[in-house]
Parts: sequence; structure tokens; C-alpha cells
Amino acid sequence: MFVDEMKMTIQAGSGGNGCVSFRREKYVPKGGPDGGDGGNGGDVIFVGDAGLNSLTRLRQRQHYRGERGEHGKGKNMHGRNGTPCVVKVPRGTIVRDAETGELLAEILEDGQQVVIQKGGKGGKGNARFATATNRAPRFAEEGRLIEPIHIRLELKLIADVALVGFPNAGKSTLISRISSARPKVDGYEFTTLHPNLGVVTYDDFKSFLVADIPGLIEGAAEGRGLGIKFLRHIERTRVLLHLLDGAAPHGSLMREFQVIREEVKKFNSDMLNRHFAVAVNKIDSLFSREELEEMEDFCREQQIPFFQVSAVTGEGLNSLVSSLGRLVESSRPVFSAAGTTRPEISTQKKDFLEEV
Ligand SMILES: Nc1nc2c(ncn2[C@@H]2O[C@H](COP(=O)(O)OP(=O)(O)OP(=O)(O)O)[C@@H](O)[C@H]2O)c(=O)[nH]1
Ligand SMILES: [Mg+2]
Repeated sequence: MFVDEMKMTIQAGSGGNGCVSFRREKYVPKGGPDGGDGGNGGDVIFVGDAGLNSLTRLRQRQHYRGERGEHGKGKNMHGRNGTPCVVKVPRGTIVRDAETGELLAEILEDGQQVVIQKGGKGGKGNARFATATNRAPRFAEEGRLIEPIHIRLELKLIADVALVGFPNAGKSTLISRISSARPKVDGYEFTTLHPNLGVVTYDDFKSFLVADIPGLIEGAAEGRGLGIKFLRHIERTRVLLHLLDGAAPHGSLMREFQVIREEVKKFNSDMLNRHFAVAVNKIDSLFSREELEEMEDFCREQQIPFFQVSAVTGEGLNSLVSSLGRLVESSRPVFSAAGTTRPEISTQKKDFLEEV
């Protein structure tokens, strides 16, 4: 379903030690120090991968380790840096410290890289410690030792498009027509009690994730119907599709639209700034053609993408899906309310954690 969790242990590589060595060559007495620096340890890096949508694959391993940096060598040879441990995670993965619960990172984008634990720095070789008064230092620095840390991953799948509308508008019917999801469809209100997710493919090979959420009614913010709590599931959704019920005499399509926007605003006014589109559903059994035209004119004036569809007959769905795909492509990802506009990195551990 929506949230998936697991714990894991990670350990970035420790730094390699610096080397103590002196140059020894024929005919060169007192050649001087030539111990090279140790290599840096490999980081543990998480990379967002749009092809994954669960944490299951990560459970196959318990430990994720970066390679240790190589020790420095004589003749001023630098030790090789350790290979980083690169872990592919689904978009929407939240990383927390398993003990304190502190938020360490959030991976939201395909290809986004976050260093979860930085490898230890390599130690300096003795050549670096030579001074005018100590030309032959017999010491070198040790590489920084890295301890394993325990982390907890939570996956909150982020839908690209959310279907938001009155109960019975046909949201579940629509998602079952355009995606792999098969939620229950019925002719009474509040059939859907939990969000459902489905993958929609368009333009042959591209895809986006769509969420069908429970219906909203006027006063939802005050707790009517199922309330608006479930809207948190779509707080980070890039595009909202307001699905209006073309067959129902809810007052008017315009009013239906305004009520929905108002309830969304009461939940989180930032969500009004998202890209959104309007689709009037059930055009196969339209209640009023005038209302449909009124809505269409309004959307044209306001430059809101507008669609007329029937989730039952399939009319208008191809054009709706490809337009939604393009809207998703042109929208920026939305970061969580808790996070900032970048993956949040705690100030305390800043030197361990930095973005690549
Ligand atoms: N005529 C017609 N009926 C439709 C269309 N789309 C959905 N319906 C019907 O409308 C009713 C409600 O459909 P659902 O898909 O369950 O509606 P919903 O928006 O998911 O409703 P909730 O889960 O209660 O919020 C069902 O009886 C559907 O068969 C359509 O395009 N045309
Ligand atoms: Mg439903």
C-alpha cells in the first residue's frame, strides 16, 4: 500500500592511513620523508530510481558498506579512494536515524543522489608533516574511522497526478480505465476509503503515477464526510485533476469546482498553486449542456486545461491522459511540508552528510 518501512545498517568506508616512509636511493643520503596520504573511504549514496516502487529489493541485504580507502605508500604514493556504495531507492524514500527518528534525507527525484554517510578522510602521509625544524617526521596521520549507523527507510509513494472530486464523480472508474489500479467502483458515496495508486502509460513508453483518493464534500475541512486528512497523501502530488460529475445536479459544475478548491485550500493553501486541470466526467449522461459550456468558457478564460470525458465509454480519455503526462513533465516536484526545498540535512551532522 502507501507506506512501506524497513531498517538497515550502513557503513561508509574508513579513510586509509597515511604512510611513514623515507626516500632511499643510492647516492642520496637522507632522502627525506616520502610517505603518501591514505585514500578517502567510499560514501554510502542513495540514488532515486523511478523504476522502483517498493523497498522490497533492498531487504535482500542487511549491510551496505562503502569500501575502505587504501593506505598511503612510499614514494609519495596516494592510497586509492574506496569505491562508494550506491544504493538505488524508489522515489519518495525518507531516510531517518533509526534511534532518534531524525530526518536525514528525502529522495524524491529520479537520479537524485544524496550522500547518506560520507566516507572517512584519508590520513596524511609523513611527507606532509616535514617542516624546517623537523625534516624527518616519523609519524603519519591515521585515516578517519567510520562507525556503522542504523537507519530507517520509509517509502511514501508520490503520485504525480491526484484525482480530486466529489464522491461518486467517477474517480475510481477513471483510474481503473486509465491505469493498472482496480479499486472498487459503486453508485454510492464514499465507496473509496483509502487512496489507490495506479501507473498510467502514455506516449507508448512514458508513465506517471495517479492517485484516486476518497471523495471530498463541502465542509470536509470541518470533518464532514471523510474529512480532509487523507489529502496529506497527495500533498506532494504535482498535478491535481478536479473531476466533476457531469451527470449530477449538485447545484452546478461551477459550484462543484469552487467547493473542491475551497476544501483543498483549507487543507493546505499551497496546494492551490499546483498545476491543475478540470475534467467533466459522465458526458455520456450529461445533466446540463449549458453548465458544461459555462465551465468550459471559464476554464478557457482562466487558462485551465479542460477536458470532457466519459470514464465508462472511454470518450476523451486518450487526450486527457497525454495532456496530464505533459503537465506532469512540465511541473516541478513538490517537496514535503516537513522538508525544505532540498532534501533536508540535519545541521548537526552536516559534515557527514552532504549532497553530491
Ligand atoms: N454514466 C456514467 N457513469 C459513470 C461514469 N463514471 C463513473 N460512473 C458511475 O458513477 C458511479 C460512481 O463511480 P466511482 O468511480 O465509484 O466514483 P468515485 O468518484 O470513485 O466515488 P467515491 O469513491 O465514493 O468518492 C458508479 O456507479 C459508476 O459506474 C461515466 O463516465 N458515465
Ligand atoms: Mg472511488
